[in-house]
Amino acid sequence: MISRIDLRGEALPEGRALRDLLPRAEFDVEAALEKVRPLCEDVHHRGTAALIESAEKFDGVTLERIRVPVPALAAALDALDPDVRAALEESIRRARLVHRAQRRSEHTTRVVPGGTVTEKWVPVERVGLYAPGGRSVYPSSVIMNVVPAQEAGVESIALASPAQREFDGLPHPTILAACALLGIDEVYAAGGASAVAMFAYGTEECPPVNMVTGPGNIWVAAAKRYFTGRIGIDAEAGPTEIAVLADATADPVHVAADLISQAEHDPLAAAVLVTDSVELADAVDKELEPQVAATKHIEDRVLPALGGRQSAVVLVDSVEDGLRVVNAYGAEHLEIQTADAAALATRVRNAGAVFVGPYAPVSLGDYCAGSNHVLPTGGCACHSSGLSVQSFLRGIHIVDYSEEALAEVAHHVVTLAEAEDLPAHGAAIKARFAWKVPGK
Ligand code: HSO
Ligand code: ZN
Repeated sequence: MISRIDLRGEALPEGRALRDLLPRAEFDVEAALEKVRPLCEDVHHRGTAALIESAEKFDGVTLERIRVPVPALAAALDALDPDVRAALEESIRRARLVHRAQRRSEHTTRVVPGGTVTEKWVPVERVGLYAPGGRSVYPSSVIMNVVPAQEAGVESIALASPAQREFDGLPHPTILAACALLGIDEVYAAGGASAVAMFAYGTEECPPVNMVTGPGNIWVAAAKRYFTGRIGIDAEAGPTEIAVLADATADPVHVAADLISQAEHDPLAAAVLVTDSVELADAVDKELEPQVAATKHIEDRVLPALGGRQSAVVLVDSVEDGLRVVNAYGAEHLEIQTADAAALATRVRNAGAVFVGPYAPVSLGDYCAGSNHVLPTGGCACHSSGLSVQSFLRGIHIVDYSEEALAEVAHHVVTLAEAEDLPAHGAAIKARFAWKVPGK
């Protein structure tokens, strides 16, 4: 069901070449960009009218306005299944614990007597969070976006999610209920690239935001790329990925279940098992059959995901080599199911999140570990982190030097300015000392 890549018997290639041995799904954001440009510009010029037209075209609903009436949020929470409510509340509680600990405090460095640099952390003023509709209605993603923004101290938080035909043109009720639980009351029934454009440009109903975060399909990713620079974004989310680094001690039942768990998101989802044990690889293959047969989203997602070129069982000579492979790959989610999982986890350099041992499956992290599930995909884990409080903060340096402290370093500044052929930079220093810059 999953193809094999056999890297045994030879020295592993280095760096990029190793990474290229593990193919990834095609996700051509650049091509999508051409299609989203007119949609975004339409929202720019016609505001709400363009969003209403998009909802009609893409979601099959006729809306009078985009903003969700506030009472609809409380009503959705009232109607929510009590078990789902309890689970969401526990997910929020745990996420708050972890994200609260990420808050940053101001720090002042006394560089010289009379010269200080203070780093102040200031939350982004207004953010727009996107929660997908359609195939991926995830109230858990509302939590994973809202909690870090709130813990960072963002004052103005708006959320957009596509209008749903079966719910009178409102976003999905569990999305609305999650907003109500989190205290978010500014919600818009808008989807895809148009929703991102609404946030970026602002409309009659929605003031513009400084930053957009949240998962989404390729159109949302393309719109984020379109607006990069104008507003901040978290990342262009691609299809989800799970890599499992396992040895002969791993339980094939767990490994198979975990691979399927992420494959059920998307036909382009990647499930990669890296192991030094052919016995384990065979056992996982065998185990996948009954588990896949018993799962729900078999034809449309799980089978194409597991059978796709982006998924593979990778055979290596040793767990050490396996570690090199997963570090080169930089998975969104990396599970380590080996005898020495905790020790190995400390040596992972590239992964969105690492799940250690047999009782920390990715599904736990998706909902209730306390960790964030908005994570870098497509190898971006090599340079980026998942969503966190830090994503919503800006560090501002406050530079405060006395006359004496500036005088002491003035000649260095003037020298560097001259070396860069920027004499006006030096003049700005000299002007303060009436030509008394020592040595200049
Ligand atoms: N695994 C997904 C997030 C998610 N899972 C939402 C379930 N609901 C990407 O990290
Ligand atoms: Zn998931």
